Amino acid sequence: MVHLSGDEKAAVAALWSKVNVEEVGGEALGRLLVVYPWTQRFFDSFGDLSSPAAVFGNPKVKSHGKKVLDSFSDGLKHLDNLKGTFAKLSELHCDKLHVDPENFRLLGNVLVVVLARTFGKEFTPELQAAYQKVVAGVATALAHKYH
Ligand code: HNI
Repeated sequence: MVHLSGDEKAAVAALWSKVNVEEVGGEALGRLLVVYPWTQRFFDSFGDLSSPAAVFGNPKVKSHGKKVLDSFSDGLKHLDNLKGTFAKLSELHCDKLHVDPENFRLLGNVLVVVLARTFGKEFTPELQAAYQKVVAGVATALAHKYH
């Protein structure tokens, strides 16, 4: 559950409608892998991640980034029920993928950085504040089924 005002919800949705999920998703996952290199251990089936150029040129990073961002988009449509929306994915990341939930917070913050770079001045402090709440809510929801 994320508490956003009506204005914040509208601003978040308006910016999101301009997001190219493939580009921003690939950039966000790519930056996660470069900035926090230990996250690479979850993706050993992805092939070459040995340098920033390799990461950003890797088609599996792009396609997985899009997949993650499509799922994030789905969350944006259900801000009042993030835990329910991400329950199955939380189980998957815990039981099958063994992803430490701290990584959800890292990815959320990297996504905010990428939005700031992509939208420049349009990404105002107020809009960032709203997005920080959203990424924190998604990370909490994804961690909810961990045991
Ligand atoms: Ni994540 C698979 C969504 C963060 C590691 N992840 C998925 C899938 C979705 C998804 C959707 C595909 C599931 C399926 O095939 O049924 N992941 C999300 C979302 C976030 C997130 C919405 C955060 C916003 N995942 C992360 C993070 C890591 C991560 C931070 C690791 C650092 N995810 C994985 C791995 C897979 C995965 C690993 C399986 C990849 C594969 O296909 O081999």
